[in-house]
Amino acid sequence: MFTKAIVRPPSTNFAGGLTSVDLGKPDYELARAQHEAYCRALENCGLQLTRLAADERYPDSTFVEDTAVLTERGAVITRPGAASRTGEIEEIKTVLRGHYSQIREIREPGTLDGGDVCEVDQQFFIGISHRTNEAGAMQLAGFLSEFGYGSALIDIRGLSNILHLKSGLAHLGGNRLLVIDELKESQSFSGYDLIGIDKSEAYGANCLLINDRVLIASGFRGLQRRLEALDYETVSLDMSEFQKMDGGLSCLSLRF
Ligand code: CIR
Repeated sequence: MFTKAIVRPPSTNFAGGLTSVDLGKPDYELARAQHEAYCRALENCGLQLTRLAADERYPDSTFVEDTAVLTERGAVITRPGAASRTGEIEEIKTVLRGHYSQIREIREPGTLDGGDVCEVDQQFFIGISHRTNEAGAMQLAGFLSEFGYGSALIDIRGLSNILHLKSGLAHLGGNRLLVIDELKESQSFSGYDLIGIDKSEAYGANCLLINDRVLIASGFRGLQRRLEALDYETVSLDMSEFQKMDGGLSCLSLRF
């Protein structure tokens, strides 16, 4: 059960952030409006938000998820894998000190983006990606083990269509995982109830279970119908401007 979240709106130079997709330049005003709708949706799910000020120094800083891994027993400050993003952790660290007594930090040579970490009850899947290296993943696994959690590493470096593990994987509660085709065969997921997603809707895989609702990106009707058939209450949000910058629903908040 989440009660809080940290968010940060996009900065005016948001379009200058990193992206690997060719979907055009995001519109700043529209991104702000979409971010505000996202914040309202989190509040409607019962979360109390800490809203940080936009930070022009870091065009990708609206994607706060990448700066920390939050658990019920402690927090881990990451060391983001993109050089332009490493400074984003400083303010997050200060904010988290107000909420956590147990805080660990990923250190050099480790790199880790929070988008590569997916919690499934007391177990964490950690993606090794072009942002999260093995050293970072191993450091995180060690900290999680100190907190009493298990973890499994999943190498996604061969998958060109996802930036982070959670770009293609979401936990939908209980034993259920939503996964893109390319991750379905992973040994790590045997024993889970896997919900597949049509290739044409793969971006929709980055959805977010918040308490009893699932936030999904709008425009993915097949996925929405599928989730509703499984009795989930869905809230659909327009994510077009964030998708242009490789971001999804989970990236825009740190939930705890
Ligand atoms: C980046 O490339 O770092 C940002 N433009 C997008 C980060 C998305 N974050 C996430 O999936 N957790």
